[in-house]
Amino acid sequence: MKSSKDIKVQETFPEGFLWGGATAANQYEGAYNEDGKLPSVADVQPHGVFGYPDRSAKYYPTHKGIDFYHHYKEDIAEFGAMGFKVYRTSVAWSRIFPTGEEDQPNEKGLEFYDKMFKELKDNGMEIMITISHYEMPLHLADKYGGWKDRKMIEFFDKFVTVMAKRWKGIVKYWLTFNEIGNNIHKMEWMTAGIDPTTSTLQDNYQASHHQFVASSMAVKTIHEIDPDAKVGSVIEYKTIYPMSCDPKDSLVVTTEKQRGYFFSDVQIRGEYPGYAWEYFKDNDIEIEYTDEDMELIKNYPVDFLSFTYYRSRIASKDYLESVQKETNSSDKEVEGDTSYRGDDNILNTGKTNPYLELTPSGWSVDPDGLYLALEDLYGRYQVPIFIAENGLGVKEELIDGTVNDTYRMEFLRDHIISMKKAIRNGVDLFGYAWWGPIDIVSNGSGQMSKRYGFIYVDRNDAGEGTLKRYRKKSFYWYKKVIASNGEDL
Ligand code: BGP
Repeated sequence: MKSSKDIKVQETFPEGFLWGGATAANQYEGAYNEDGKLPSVADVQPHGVFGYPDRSAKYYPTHKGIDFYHHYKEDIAEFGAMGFKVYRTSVAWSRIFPTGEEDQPNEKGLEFYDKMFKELKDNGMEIMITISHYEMPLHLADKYGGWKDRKMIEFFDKFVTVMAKRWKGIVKYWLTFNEIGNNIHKMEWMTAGIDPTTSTLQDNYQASHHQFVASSMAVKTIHEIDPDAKVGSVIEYKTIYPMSCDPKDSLVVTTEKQRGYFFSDVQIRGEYPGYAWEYFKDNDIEIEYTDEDMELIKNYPVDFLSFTYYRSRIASKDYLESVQKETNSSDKEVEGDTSYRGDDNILNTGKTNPYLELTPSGWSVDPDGLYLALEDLYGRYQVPIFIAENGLGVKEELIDGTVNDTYRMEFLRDHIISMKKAIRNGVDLFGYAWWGPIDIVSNGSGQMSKRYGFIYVDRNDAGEGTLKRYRKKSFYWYKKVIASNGEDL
Protein backbone atom coordinates (compact mmCIF):
# COMPACT_ATOMS: atom_id res chain seq x y z
CA MET A 1 0.00 0.00 0.00
CA LYS A 2 1.29 3.47 -0.84
CA SER A 3 0.47 6.74 0.88
CA SER A 4 -0.40 10.10 -0.60
CA LYS A 5 2.02 11.58 1.89
CA ASP A 6 4.86 10.29 -0.28
CA ILE A 7 3.69 12.13 -3.34
CA LYS A 8 6.06 14.97 -4.18
CA VAL A 9 4.20 18.13 -5.00
CA GLN A 10 5.87 21.04 -6.79
CA GLU A 11 5.78 23.34 -3.78
CA THR A 12 7.12 26.43 -5.41
CA PHE A 13 8.77 27.79 -8.54
CA PRO A 14 10.52 25.02 -10.43
CA GLU A 15 14.26 25.20 -10.97
CA GLY A 16 15.04 27.12 -14.13
CA PHE A 17 11.86 29.18 -13.89
CA LEU A 18 12.18 31.99 -16.43
CA TRP A 19 11.97 35.30 -14.59
CA GLY A 20 12.29 38.31 -16.80
CA GLY A 21 10.73 41.25 -18.56
CA ALA A 22 8.95 42.13 -21.79
CA THR A 23 8.92 45.05 -24.21
CA ALA A 24 8.00 45.67 -27.84
CA ALA A 25 10.15 47.24 -30.55
CA ASN A 26 7.86 50.11 -31.48
CA GLN A 27 7.40 51.21 -27.89
CA TYR A 28 11.07 51.74 -27.08
CA GLU A 29 13.55 51.37 -29.93
CA GLY A 30 13.04 54.82 -31.49
CA ALA A 31 15.33 55.31 -34.53
CA TYR A 32 12.22 54.80 -36.59
CA ASN A 33 13.87 55.72 -39.87
CA GLU A 34 17.47 54.65 -39.30
CA ASP A 35 19.57 52.12 -41.17
CA GLY A 36 17.00 51.48 -43.85
CA LYS A 37 13.90 51.14 -41.68
CA LEU A 38 10.72 52.55 -43.18
CA PRO A 39 7.58 53.52 -41.24
CA SER A 40 5.41 50.90 -39.65
CA VAL A 41 1.74 51.18 -38.76
CA ALA A 42 2.82 52.25 -35.25
CA ASP A 43 4.80 55.16 -36.66
CA VAL A 44 1.70 56.98 -37.89
CA GLN A 45 -0.25 56.50 -34.71
CA PRO A 46 -0.10 59.39 -32.27
CA HIS A 47 -1.15 59.43 -28.63
CA GLY A 48 -4.15 58.36 -26.86
CA VAL A 49 -6.45 57.05 -29.48
CA PHE A 50 -6.50 53.33 -29.69
CA GLY A 51 -5.98 52.15 -33.17
CA TYR A 52 -6.43 55.36 -35.11
CA PRO A 53 -3.71 56.36 -37.56
CA ASP A 54 -3.14 60.09 -38.00
CA ARG A 55 -0.59 61.16 -40.57
CA SER A 56 -0.58 64.83 -39.64
CA ALA A 57 0.04 64.68 -35.89
CA LYS A 58 2.79 66.83 -34.41
CA TYR A 59 4.46 64.14 -32.38
CA TYR A 60 4.70 60.39 -32.68
CA PRO A 61 6.16 58.74 -29.58
CA THR A 62 7.41 55.68 -31.46
CA HIS A 63 9.75 57.81 -33.54
CA LYS A 64 11.95 58.32 -30.51
CA GLY A 65 10.85 55.73 -27.94
CA ILE A 66 13.55 55.68 -25.27
CA ASP A 67 16.17 55.35 -27.99
CA PHE A 68 16.92 51.77 -27.02
CA TYR A 69 18.38 51.45 -30.51
CA HIS A 70 21.40 53.37 -29.27
CA HIS A 71 21.23 52.38 -25.60
CA TYR A 72 20.72 48.62 -25.90
CA LYS A 73 24.07 47.74 -24.35
CA GLU A 74 23.58 49.66 -21.13
CA ASP A 75 19.91 48.65 -20.86
CA ILE A 76 20.61 44.97 -21.36
CA ALA A 77 23.44 45.17 -18.82
CA GLU A 78 20.85 46.46 -16.33
CA PHE A 79 18.48 43.58 -17.09
CA GLY A 80 21.45 41.28 -16.58
CA ALA A 81 22.23 42.98 -13.28
CA MET A 82 18.69 42.22 -12.11
CA GLY A 83 19.35 38.59 -12.97
CA PHE A 84 16.82 38.19 -15.79
CA LYS A 85 16.63 34.65 -17.12
CA VAL A 86 14.52 35.60 -20.12
CA TYR A 87 13.89 38.70 -22.15
CA ARG A 88 10.86 39.03 -24.37
CA THR A 89 10.78 41.66 -27.08
CA SER A 90 9.81 41.96 -30.73
CA VAL A 91 11.74 42.37 -33.95
CA ALA A 92 10.49 45.34 -35.97
CA TRP A 93 9.30 43.84 -39.23
CA SER A 94 9.91 47.19 -40.96
CA ARG A 95 13.62 47.05 -40.06
CA ILE A 96 14.03 43.68 -41.74
CA PHE A 97 11.68 44.17 -44.70
CA PRO A 98 11.12 47.94 -44.84
CA THR A 99 8.15 47.73 -47.21
CA GLY A 100 7.42 44.06 -46.59
CA GLU A 101 7.72 43.33 -50.32
CA GLU A 102 11.51 43.23 -50.81
CA ASP A 103 13.00 39.91 -51.91
CA GLN A 104 16.08 40.37 -49.77
CA PRO A 105 16.12 41.48 -46.14
CA ASN A 106 17.77 44.67 -44.95
CA GLU A 107 21.15 43.52 -43.66
CA LYS A 108 21.55 46.55 -41.42
CA GLY A 109 18.31 45.76 -39.65
CA LEU A 110 19.39 42.17 -39.06
CA GLU A 111 22.75 43.33 -37.75
CA PHE A 112 21.12 45.43 -35.06
CA TYR A 113 19.37 42.36 -33.69
CA ASP A 114 22.53 40.23 -34.05
CA LYS A 115 24.29 42.66 -31.74
CA MET A 116 21.40 42.96 -29.36
CA PHE A 117 20.92 39.19 -29.08
CA LYS A 118 24.62 38.74 -28.39
CA GLU A 119 24.33 41.16 -25.46
CA LEU A 120 21.31 39.28 -24.14
CA LYS A 121 23.14 35.96 -24.34
CA ASP A 122 26.28 37.42 -22.78
CA ASN A 123 24.10 38.63 -19.92
CA GLY A 124 22.68 35.18 -19.35
CA MET A 125 19.20 35.52 -20.84
CA GLU A 126 17.07 33.29 -23.01
CA ILE A 127 15.48 35.24 -25.85
CA MET A 128 11.76 35.21 -26.56
CA ILE A 129 10.74 37.03 -29.73
CA THR A 130 7.27 38.26 -30.55
CA ILE A 131 7.22 38.12 -34.33
CA SER A 132 4.42 40.66 -34.65
CA HIS A 133 3.82 43.09 -31.81
CA TYR A 134 1.58 45.91 -33.04
CA GLU A 135 4.00 46.75 -35.85
CA MET A 136 4.04 45.89 -39.54
CA PRO A 137 5.37 47.77 -42.57
CA LEU A 138 3.05 50.69 -43.26
CA HIS A 139 3.36 49.96 -46.97
CA LEU A 140 1.57 46.62 -46.52
CA ALA A 141 -1.29 48.30 -44.69
CA ASP A 142 -1.59 50.99 -47.34
CA LYS A 143 -1.29 48.76 -50.38
CA TYR A 144 -3.14 45.65 -49.27
CA GLY A 145 -5.33 46.79 -46.40
CA GLY A 146 -3.19 44.76 -44.01
CA TRP A 147 -4.21 41.29 -42.89
CA LYS A 148 -7.55 41.47 -44.69
CA ASP A 149 -5.52 40.28 -47.67
CA ARG A 150 -4.28 36.68 -47.89
CA LYS A 151 -1.05 37.87 -49.43
CA MET A 152 0.06 38.87 -45.95
CA ILE A 153 0.63 35.19 -45.17
CA GLU A 154 3.44 35.03 -47.76
CA PHE A 155 5.06 38.25 -46.60
CA PHE A 156 4.95 37.09 -43.02
CA ASP A 157 6.39 33.69 -43.85
CA LYS A 158 9.28 35.34 -45.68
CA PHE A 159 9.99 37.43 -42.56
CA VAL A 160 9.75 34.39 -40.28
CA THR A 161 12.01 32.26 -42.47
CA VAL A 162 14.75 34.89 -42.55
CA MET A 163 14.67 35.25 -38.76
CA ALA A 164 14.50 31.55 -37.99
CA LYS A 165 17.54 30.86 -40.20
CA ARG A 166 19.54 33.78 -38.90
CA TRP A 167 18.88 33.15 -35.22
CA LYS A 168 18.68 29.37 -35.11
CA GLY A 169 20.08 28.23 -31.79
CA ILE A 170 19.99 31.82 -30.49
CA VAL A 171 16.29 32.57 -30.14
CA LYS A 172 14.75 29.72 -28.21
CA TYR A 173 11.17 30.99 -27.88
CA TRP A 174 8.99 32.61 -30.51
CA LEU A 175 5.52 34.12 -30.14
CA THR A 176 3.57 34.62 -33.34
CA PHE A 177 1.13 37.53 -32.79
CA ASN A 178 0.87 39.71 -29.71
CA GLU A 179 -2.65 39.60 -28.24
CA ILE A 180 -3.94 38.06 -31.43
CA GLY A 181 -7.58 38.50 -30.39
CA ASN A 182 -7.38 42.26 -30.35
CA ASN A 183 -8.22 42.43 -34.04
CA ILE A 184 -11.81 42.26 -32.99
CA HIS A 185 -11.52 44.75 -30.14
CA LYS A 186 -11.25 47.95 -32.09
CA MET A 187 -7.49 47.68 -32.34
CA GLU A 188 -7.34 46.44 -35.90
CA TRP A 189 -4.91 49.10 -37.10
CA MET A 190 -2.23 48.10 -34.62
CA THR A 191 -2.81 44.38 -34.76
CA ALA A 192 -3.59 43.94 -38.43
CA GLY A 193 -3.02 47.15 -40.40
CA ILE A 194 -6.74 47.50 -41.14
CA ASP A 195 -8.18 51.00 -41.46
CA PRO A 196 -10.46 51.31 -38.43
CA THR A 197 -12.65 53.95 -40.02
CA THR A 198 -14.00 51.54 -42.59
CA SER A 199 -13.38 48.13 -41.05
CA THR A 200 -16.10 45.64 -40.31
CA LEU A 201 -16.24 42.64 -37.99
CA GLN A 202 -16.15 40.55 -41.15
CA ASP A 203 -12.79 42.09 -42.16
CA ASN A 204 -11.37 41.62 -38.72
CA TYR A 205 -12.31 37.96 -38.43
CA GLN A 206 -11.07 37.29 -41.95
CA ALA A 207 -7.79 38.93 -40.93
CA SER A 208 -7.69 36.66 -37.89
CA HIS A 209 -8.11 33.65 -40.13
CA HIS A 210 -5.13 34.77 -42.20
CA GLN A 211 -3.14 35.23 -38.99
CA PHE A 212 -4.06 31.73 -37.81
CA VAL A 213 -2.72 30.31 -41.07
CA ALA A 214 0.39 32.48 -40.84
CA SER A 215 0.90 31.43 -37.22
CA SER A 216 0.73 27.73 -38.08
CA MET A 217 3.03 28.29 -41.01
CA ALA A 218 5.47 29.96 -38.59
CA VAL A 219 5.29 26.92 -36.28
CA LYS A 220 6.08 24.68 -39.26
CA THR A 221 8.89 26.87 -40.60
CA ILE A 222 10.55 27.42 -37.23
CA HIS A 223 10.36 23.74 -36.23
CA GLU A 224 11.83 22.67 -39.56
CA ILE A 225 14.71 25.12 -39.29
CA ASP A 226 15.32 24.77 -35.56
CA PRO A 227 13.76 21.68 -33.96
CA ASP A 228 14.78 22.89 -30.48
CA ALA A 229 12.89 26.17 -30.71
CA LYS A 230 9.44 26.51 -29.16
CA VAL A 231 6.63 28.57 -30.63
CA GLY A 232 3.80 30.01 -28.59
CA SER A 233 0.71 32.14 -28.94
CA VAL A 234 -0.13 35.30 -26.98
CA ILE A 235 -3.66 36.06 -25.94
CA GLU A 236 -4.89 38.91 -23.85
CA TYR A 237 -6.63 37.63 -20.73
CA LYS A 238 -8.83 39.55 -18.36
CA THR A 239 -10.56 37.51 -15.70
CA ILE A 240 -14.30 38.13 -15.87
CA TYR A 241 -16.70 37.98 -12.93
CA PRO A 242 -20.47 37.89 -13.22
CA MET A 243 -22.02 41.02 -11.76
CA SER A 244 -24.46 38.92 -9.70
CA CYS A 245 -25.49 35.32 -9.06
CA ASP A 246 -28.17 35.64 -11.72
CA PRO A 247 -27.37 32.71 -14.06
CA LYS A 248 -27.95 35.07 -16.96
CA ASP A 249 -24.91 37.08 -15.85
CA SER A 250 -22.81 33.92 -15.89
CA LEU A 251 -24.08 33.08 -19.36
CA VAL A 252 -22.76 36.42 -20.50
CA VAL A 253 -19.42 35.66 -18.89
CA THR A 254 -19.21 32.42 -20.85
CA THR A 255 -20.09 34.09 -24.13
CA GLU A 256 -17.54 36.78 -23.53
CA LYS A 257 -14.89 34.26 -22.55
CA GLN A 258 -15.49 32.43 -25.79
CA ARG A 259 -14.68 35.60 -27.70
CA GLY A 260 -11.24 35.33 -26.12
CA TYR A 261 -10.85 31.53 -26.11
CA PHE A 262 -11.62 31.50 -29.81
CA PHE A 263 -8.05 32.53 -30.58
CA SER A 264 -6.27 30.13 -28.26
CA ASP A 265 -8.70 27.33 -29.15
CA VAL A 266 -7.70 27.60 -32.80
CA GLN A 267 -4.00 27.99 -32.09
CA ILE A 268 -3.80 25.19 -29.54
CA ARG A 269 -6.55 22.75 -30.45
CA GLY A 270 -6.01 23.24 -34.15
CA GLU A 271 -9.58 23.82 -35.22
CA TYR A 272 -12.38 26.33 -35.19
CA PRO A 273 -14.68 25.65 -32.22
CA GLY A 274 -18.41 25.07 -32.70
CA TYR A 275 -19.37 28.27 -30.92
CA ALA A 276 -17.33 30.24 -33.48
CA TRP A 277 -19.34 28.89 -36.44
CA GLU A 278 -22.51 29.75 -34.56
CA TYR A 279 -21.27 33.25 -33.85
CA PHE A 280 -20.34 33.76 -37.50
CA LYS A 281 -23.78 32.63 -38.62
CA ASP A 282 -25.53 34.90 -36.15
CA ASN A 283 -23.44 37.88 -37.14
CA ASP A 284 -23.38 37.37 -40.87
CA ILE A 285 -19.68 36.71 -40.96
CA GLU A 286 -18.33 34.54 -43.72
CA ILE A 287 -14.78 33.27 -43.44
CA GLU A 288 -13.08 32.37 -46.70
CA TYR A 289 -10.67 29.50 -46.31
CA THR A 290 -9.07 26.62 -48.18
CA ASP A 291 -8.82 22.99 -47.08
CA GLU A 292 -5.05 23.47 -46.92
CA ASP A 293 -5.52 26.31 -44.41
CA MET A 294 -7.47 24.06 -42.09
CA GLU A 295 -4.95 21.25 -42.46
CA LEU A 296 -2.10 23.55 -41.60
CA ILE A 297 -3.96 24.86 -38.57
CA LYS A 298 -4.69 21.28 -37.48
CA ASN A 299 -1.14 19.99 -37.99
CA TYR A 300 0.83 22.88 -36.56
CA PRO A 301 -0.60 24.05 -33.25
CA VAL A 302 1.60 26.11 -30.95
CA ASP A 303 3.87 24.45 -28.39
CA PHE A 304 2.84 26.63 -25.49
CA LEU A 305 0.40 29.32 -24.47
CA SER A 306 1.30 32.74 -23.21
CA PHE A 307 -0.99 35.47 -22.08
CA THR A 308 -0.96 39.05 -20.90
CA TYR A 309 -2.68 39.82 -17.63
CA TYR A 310 -3.24 43.23 -16.07
CA ARG A 311 -6.72 43.28 -14.58
CA SER A 312 -10.19 41.83 -14.38
CA ARG A 313 -13.65 42.88 -15.49
CA ILE A 314 -17.24 42.32 -14.53
CA ALA A 315 -20.10 41.47 -16.83
CA SER A 316 -23.84 41.51 -16.53
CA LYS A 317 -26.76 40.43 -18.66
CA ASP A 318 -27.33 44.08 -19.55
CA TYR A 319 -24.06 43.88 -21.37
CA LEU A 320 -25.49 42.41 -24.54
CA GLU A 321 -27.76 45.33 -25.03
CA SER A 322 -25.03 47.83 -24.32
CA VAL A 323 -22.59 46.10 -26.65
CA GLN A 324 -24.93 46.66 -29.55
CA LYS A 325 -25.13 50.33 -28.77
CA GLU A 326 -21.44 50.72 -28.13
CA THR A 327 -20.09 48.97 -31.21
CA ASN A 328 -21.77 51.61 -33.33
CA SER A 329 -20.08 54.44 -31.53
CA SER A 330 -16.71 55.55 -32.85
CA ASP A 331 -15.20 57.12 -29.75
CA LYS A 332 -14.83 54.71 -26.89
CA GLU A 333 -12.48 56.50 -24.62
CA VAL A 334 -13.30 57.13 -21.02
CA GLU A 335 -12.81 60.68 -19.88
CA GLY A 336 -9.51 61.30 -18.16
CA ASP A 337 -8.01 57.99 -19.09
CA THR A 338 -6.79 57.82 -22.60
CA SER A 339 -5.54 54.29 -22.17
CA TYR A 340 -8.84 52.87 -21.06
CA ARG A 341 -10.05 50.44 -23.65
CA GLY A 342 -13.57 51.07 -24.70
CA ASP A 343 -14.24 47.41 -24.78
CA ASP A 344 -13.78 47.14 -21.03
CA ASN A 345 -16.28 49.82 -20.50
CA ILE A 346 -18.80 47.84 -22.47
CA LEU A 347 -18.14 44.73 -20.50
CA ASN A 348 -18.41 46.18 -17.09
CA THR A 349 -21.29 48.34 -18.20
CA GLY A 350 -19.62 51.44 -16.86
CA LYS A 351 -19.24 50.03 -13.35
CA THR A 352 -16.09 49.12 -11.52
CA ASN A 353 -15.66 46.17 -9.21
CA PRO A 354 -16.36 47.45 -5.69
CA TYR A 355 -14.06 44.82 -4.16
CA LEU A 356 -10.97 45.95 -6.01
CA GLU A 357 -8.72 48.98 -6.00
CA LEU A 358 -8.05 50.81 -9.21
CA THR A 359 -4.78 52.20 -10.55
CA PRO A 360 -4.83 55.92 -11.42
CA SER A 361 -5.67 54.96 -14.98
CA GLY A 362 -8.67 52.96 -13.87
CA TRP A 363 -7.25 49.45 -14.19
CA SER A 364 -8.37 47.10 -11.44
CA VAL A 365 -5.65 45.54 -9.30
CA ASP A 366 -6.53 41.88 -9.00
CA PRO A 367 -3.84 39.31 -8.17
CA ASP A 368 -6.50 36.67 -7.43
CA GLY A 369 -7.63 37.18 -10.99
CA LEU A 370 -4.20 35.99 -12.12
CA TYR A 371 -4.56 32.80 -10.09
CA LEU A 372 -7.98 32.23 -11.64
CA ALA A 373 -6.58 32.89 -15.10
CA LEU A 374 -3.86 30.29 -14.64
CA GLU A 375 -6.29 27.68 -13.36
CA ASP A 376 -8.72 28.43 -16.14
CA LEU A 377 -6.23 28.34 -19.00
CA TYR A 378 -4.31 25.33 -17.76
CA GLY A 379 -7.52 23.49 -17.04
CA ARG A 380 -8.68 24.15 -20.57
CA TYR A 381 -5.51 23.39 -22.50
CA GLN A 382 -3.00 21.51 -20.33
CA VAL A 383 -0.06 22.97 -22.22
CA PRO A 384 2.92 24.81 -20.71
CA ILE A 385 2.11 28.42 -19.87
CA PHE A 386 4.19 31.59 -19.87
CA ILE A 387 3.00 34.94 -18.50
CA ALA A 388 3.97 37.24 -21.35
CA GLU A 389 3.03 40.50 -19.62
CA ASN A 390 1.90 41.76 -16.24
CA GLY A 391 2.63 45.10 -14.69
CA LEU A 392 1.66 48.36 -13.10
CA GLY A 393 1.89 51.66 -14.98
CA VAL A 394 1.71 54.93 -13.02
CA LYS A 395 2.97 58.50 -13.09
CA GLU A 396 6.24 58.85 -11.18
CA GLU A 397 8.86 61.40 -10.29
CA LEU A 398 12.51 61.06 -9.50
CA ILE A 399 13.42 62.05 -5.96
CA ASP A 400 17.11 62.01 -5.07
CA GLY A 401 17.89 60.02 -8.16
CA THR A 402 15.40 57.24 -7.54
CA VAL A 403 11.72 56.35 -7.21
CA ASN A 404 10.52 54.73 -4.02
CA ASP A 405 7.95 52.53 -5.74
CA THR A 406 6.77 50.33 -2.89
CA TYR A 407 3.37 50.03 -4.62
CA ARG A 408 5.07 48.28 -7.53
CA MET A 409 6.77 45.79 -5.22
CA GLU A 410 3.47 45.07 -3.45
CA PHE A 411 1.68 44.61 -6.75
CA LEU A 412 4.32 42.20 -7.97
CA ARG A 413 4.54 40.34 -4.66
CA ASP A 414 0.81 39.65 -4.69
CA HIS A 415 0.89 38.44 -8.26
CA ILE A 416 3.84 36.16 -7.51
CA ILE A 417 1.92 34.63 -4.61
CA SER A 418 -0.91 33.83 -7.04
CA MET A 419 1.55 32.21 -9.44
CA LYS A 420 3.00 30.10 -6.66
CA LYS A 421 -0.44 28.91 -5.63
CA ALA A 422 -1.23 27.86 -9.18
CA ILE A 423 2.07 26.01 -9.54
CA ARG A 424 1.41 24.14 -6.31
CA ASN A 425 -1.94 23.06 -7.72
CA GLY A 426 -0.23 21.60 -10.76
CA VAL A 427 -0.26 24.39 -13.32
CA ASP A 428 2.74 24.06 -15.65
CA LEU A 429 3.90 27.67 -15.53
CA PHE A 430 7.44 28.05 -16.81
CA GLY A 431 8.07 31.78 -16.81
CA TYR A 432 6.99 35.30 -16.07
CA ALA A 433 7.77 38.56 -17.84
CA TRP A 434 7.11 41.90 -16.17
CA TRP A 435 5.84 44.39 -18.70
CA GLY A 436 8.17 47.32 -19.35
CA PRO A 437 11.07 46.56 -16.98
CA ILE A 438 12.45 49.90 -18.14
CA ASP A 439 10.06 52.84 -18.67
CA ILE A 440 8.84 52.84 -22.26
CA VAL A 441 6.07 54.47 -24.27
CA SER A 442 2.61 53.33 -23.25
CA ASN A 443 0.84 51.56 -26.04
CA GLY A 444 -2.63 52.81 -25.17
CA SER A 445 -1.91 56.42 -24.34
CA GLY A 446 1.33 56.97 -26.23
CA GLN A 447 2.65 58.61 -23.08
CA MET A 448 5.97 58.15 -21.34
CA SER A 449 4.38 59.22 -18.08
CA LYS A 450 2.59 55.90 -17.68
CA ARG A 451 5.65 54.20 -16.27
CA TYR A 452 5.99 50.47 -15.63
CA GLY A 453 9.74 50.20 -15.18
CA PHE A 454 12.13 49.08 -12.51
CA ILE A 455 14.35 51.58 -14.29
CA TYR A 456 13.32 55.20 -14.70
CA VAL A 457 14.07 56.96 -17.99
CA ASP A 458 14.34 60.72 -18.08
CA ARG A 459 12.03 61.48 -20.97
CA ASN A 460 8.64 63.19 -20.85
CA ASP A 461 5.46 62.94 -22.89
CA ALA A 462 6.75 65.47 -25.42
CA GLY A 463 9.89 63.41 -25.99
CA GLU A 464 12.15 65.74 -24.01
CA GLY A 465 14.72 64.76 -21.37
CA THR A 466 18.29 63.58 -20.97
CA LEU A 467 17.41 59.91 -21.53
CA LYS A 468 19.48 59.08 -18.48
CA ARG A 469 18.44 55.87 -16.73
CA TYR A 470 17.96 55.54 -12.92
CA ARG A 471 17.28 52.45 -10.86
CA LYS A 472 14.04 52.57 -8.87
CA LYS A 473 13.72 50.80 -5.51
CA SER A 474 11.87 47.95 -7.17
CA PHE A 475 14.99 47.21 -9.22
CA TYR A 476 16.73 45.80 -6.15
CA TRP A 477 13.59 44.08 -4.95
CA TYR A 478 12.99 42.17 -8.19
CA LYS A 479 16.67 41.24 -8.29
CA LYS A 480 16.31 39.65 -4.85
CA VAL A 481 13.15 37.84 -5.90
CA ILE A 482 14.86 36.37 -8.93
CA ALA A 483 17.97 35.39 -6.97
CA SER A 484 15.79 33.48 -4.50
CA ASN A 485 13.65 31.96 -7.28
CA GLY A 486 10.52 33.63 -5.97
CA GLU A 487 11.07 32.81 -2.28
CA ASP A 488 12.27 36.11 -0.84
CA LEU A 489 9.20 38.28 -1.18
C1 BGP B 1 -0.62 45.19 -23.70
C2 BGP B 1 0.28 45.36 -24.88
C3 BGP B 1 1.55 46.08 -24.61
C4 BGP B 1 1.52 47.08 -23.48
C5 BGP B 1 0.55 46.77 -22.37
C6 BGP B 1 0.28 47.90 -21.39
O1 BGP B 1 -1.91 44.99 -24.10
O2 BGP B 1 0.64 44.11 -25.41
O3 BGP B 1 2.10 46.53 -25.81
O4 BGP B 1 1.63 48.37 -23.87
O5 BGP B 1 -0.67 46.31 -22.86
O6 BGP B 1 -0.64 48.82 -21.92
P1 BGP B 1 -0.39 50.37 -21.93
O7 BGP B 1 0.95 50.58 -22.55
O8 BGP B 1 -1.50 50.92 -22.74
O9 BGP B 1 -0.42 50.80 -20.52
